[in-house]
Amino acid sequence: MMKKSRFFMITAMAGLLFTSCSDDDNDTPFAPGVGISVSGDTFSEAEGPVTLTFTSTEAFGTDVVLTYEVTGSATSGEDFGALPGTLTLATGETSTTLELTLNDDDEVESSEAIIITLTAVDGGTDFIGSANSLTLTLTDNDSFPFENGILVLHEGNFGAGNASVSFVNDDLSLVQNGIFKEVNEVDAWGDTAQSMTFNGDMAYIVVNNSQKIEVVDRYTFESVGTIGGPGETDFLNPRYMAVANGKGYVTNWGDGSNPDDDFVAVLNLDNNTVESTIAVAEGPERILAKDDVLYVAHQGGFGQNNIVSVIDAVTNAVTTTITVADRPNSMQLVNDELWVLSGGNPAWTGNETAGQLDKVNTTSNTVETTLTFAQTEHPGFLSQNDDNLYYYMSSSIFSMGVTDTALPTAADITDLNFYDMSINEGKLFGVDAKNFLSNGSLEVYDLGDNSLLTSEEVSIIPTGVYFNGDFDF
Ligand SMILES: [Ca+2]
Ligand SMILES: [Ca+2]
Ligand SMILES: [Ca+2]
Ligand SMILES: [Ca+2]
Repeated sequence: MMKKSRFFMITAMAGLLFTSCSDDDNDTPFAPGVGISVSGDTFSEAEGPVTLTFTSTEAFGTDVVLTYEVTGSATSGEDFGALPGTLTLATGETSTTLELTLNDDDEVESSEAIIITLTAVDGGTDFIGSANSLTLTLTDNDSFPFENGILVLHEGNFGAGNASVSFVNDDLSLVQNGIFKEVNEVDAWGDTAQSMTFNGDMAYIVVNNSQKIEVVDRYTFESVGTIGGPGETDFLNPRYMAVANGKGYVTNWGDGSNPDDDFVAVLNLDNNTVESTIAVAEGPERILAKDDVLYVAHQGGFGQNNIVSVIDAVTNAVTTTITVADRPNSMQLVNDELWVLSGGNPAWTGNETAGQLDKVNTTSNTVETTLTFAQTEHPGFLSQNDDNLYYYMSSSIFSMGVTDTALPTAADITDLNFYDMSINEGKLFGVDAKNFLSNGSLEVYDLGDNSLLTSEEVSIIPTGVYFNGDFDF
């Protein structure tokens, strides 16, 4: 009985004849409300169609046109199928639905919103209910081709121009070799790649014997530019790069047989040019930034050296040098302290000296503790996993806590043939250059139990492992 009386009343309202009403129950004018609802509020772009439901608290006595507007950051016709802007609630019905199709495109996007707002019922606003607007969040399911995985840099053979980069996906199941070459459709793009440094979305590949840096988008590997190269004098035997105070700093040996021409090139990263150079002692190799301070380990180029230079990245001046042991080859910052691993002079120099691990206070830039290896021990590849340091020596991996007061005596992993290594998320990634003529491999170990997880064939002379993006293995 009540329902019927309302039904007739709403018919009058829909005809805009309504003035007042004597209802069965009370004297309050009856006001039906139309709202919008959807099941869930976040949808992958691969989902859909999504059903939006327009519901009225009461049925109308005639067809009623519902008008809505579509706003939000998602683009109509691109991210989702264009919507007509109106639909009809039929006579006697209390709901109608609208299908929203989503476009599963190939674009890498951030999440976007679609906001549907009911703006009119039968041309007016009288019957718009309180739940008159809803926001859907569209999430992306695309990624850049080389995002979320591992980049393996290869020297290639000296003089052969076959430097290369491989991509290994995050579950280590897929290896794609030669990505620079493939993306940029170039053949011999570099001779003897030495290192790669990330800054924002860019990767800087230092190509030693090509005397250049290739700048690429780190996620697509599309070339952005080249610094130096044939006919240019920007670099001479460039080795490693770090970024501090918004600039790039690239170590250069100069002429390997001249101990007095070594330098650090300062890169303007806005226009990819060398804007100045800083003269340093012989053999600058690895370089590491801590805030606006750079630490340069002088392994010694073709000769030997035993210092770390400290460069102020605001003044671009060498502020001090720290004496460590012969041939400092790797560094790590742990809890604001700088650990410097020196290999010592190898036997072939005729002046064999012991390896050494020094801890440097980065406030005073002085050595705080020193641990000395045996004269015939020549460690390298200092790496960090939480508060543990790892290094490679005698074809084995050793580890120690940063508070340990003695070097470890037993190896964690043995019988290796690493040319470089890195640690990420409790896993150790070592590259094996094999015989330097055939393809090398990437070996992945779980540092929880020191087990080999996988060995993947890569390309000629893999020389470094870099982690690209956020991912779990
Ligand atoms: Ca979009
Ligand atoms: Ca997609
Ligand atoms: Ca997309
Ligand atoms: Ca030199």
